[in-house]
Amino acid sequence: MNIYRYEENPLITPADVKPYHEGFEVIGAFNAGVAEYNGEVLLLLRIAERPVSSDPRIVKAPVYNTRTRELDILEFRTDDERYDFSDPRVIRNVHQSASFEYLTSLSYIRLARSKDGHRFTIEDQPLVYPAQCLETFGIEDPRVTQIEDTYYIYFSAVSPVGIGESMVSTKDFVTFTHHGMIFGPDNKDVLIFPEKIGGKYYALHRPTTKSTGNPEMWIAESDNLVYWGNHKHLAGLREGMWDSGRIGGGAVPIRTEKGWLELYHGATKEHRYCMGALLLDPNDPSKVIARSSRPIMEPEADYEKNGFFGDVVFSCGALVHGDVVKMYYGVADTSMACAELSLSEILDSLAYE
Ligand code: MAN
Repeated sequence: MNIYRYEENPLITPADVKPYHEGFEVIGAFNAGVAEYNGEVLLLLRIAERPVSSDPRIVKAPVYNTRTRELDILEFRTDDERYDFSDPRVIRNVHQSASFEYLTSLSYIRLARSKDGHRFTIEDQPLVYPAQCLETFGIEDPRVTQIEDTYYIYFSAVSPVGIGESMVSTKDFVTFTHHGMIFGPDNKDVLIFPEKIGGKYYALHRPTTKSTGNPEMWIAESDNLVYWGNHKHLAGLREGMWDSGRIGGGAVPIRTEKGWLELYHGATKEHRYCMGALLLDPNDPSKVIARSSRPIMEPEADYEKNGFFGDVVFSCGALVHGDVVKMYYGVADTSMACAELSLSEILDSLAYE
């Protein structure tokens, strides 16, 4: 696969972003949703901020307080045996089965704009910020789908009661309508197709099941973009391969002559995140026609291998111009990068099922 990584990569790093909260530092500007609006490329950045800690024995957890509308900061001592701090992203209670009790940073969405898709200007204020009890640990990993003149933005809403997928919509990136949580916990990686297929809207989603099953990709349909049904399991993990640990939708599906091309992320059980592709039936996207046996992109550049959480390439959106796929992607849970790939080359690389 020929991959052209932009020379300016990483395009946006935490150092380019001024913290919104006093006494905080920006540790991530990554996993951005992508849109084109008014002749500009918009990146809806996931900004992760954490309270500065001068004492290495103290780990802090920021939590949005719906009453005061400010952040509470909880403190944990690293020698407290009730907690496990080995994953820098989370604070885990060793006596509970949940994968975490608190997050070490709080994420929200901030806008960056660009005329050329390479050099971005980052706005000072959040674009979408936690506002309700289902978002007290933050909002993450937005995906933007444009349908006619409306942009639908999905994001993970994280709180002590679970992680679900909520939606806001806008026509101008100034005024937003909050539609609430659309896919209940635990669910992530929701993105909706950019047009109706056979009279229905379609969405990809990724439930994390606790009884049986794995973090895998599902597809659902809707008449109105709010109520979803006819859920079907779309694609599963593949033992021994690059997507053996977890998978989830990435960019908004691209309509091609051969079918719907979905760029998705797959991770191993050791959390190495790569990007691959699925080709879905043009008239029934619940049918997988072909899939990448090898990743179309894997963490290779230094900025992809090293960072807050290394060995991660994670795309939430791509722009397609002719045969060129401009894939914007988060690197190492830290920064944003972009790479160009050939659409026909991706299609030719897939293994037919
Ligand atoms: C995982 C990672 C983190 C994220 C949490 C909650 O641990 O994806 O980046 O904050 O889940 O969604």
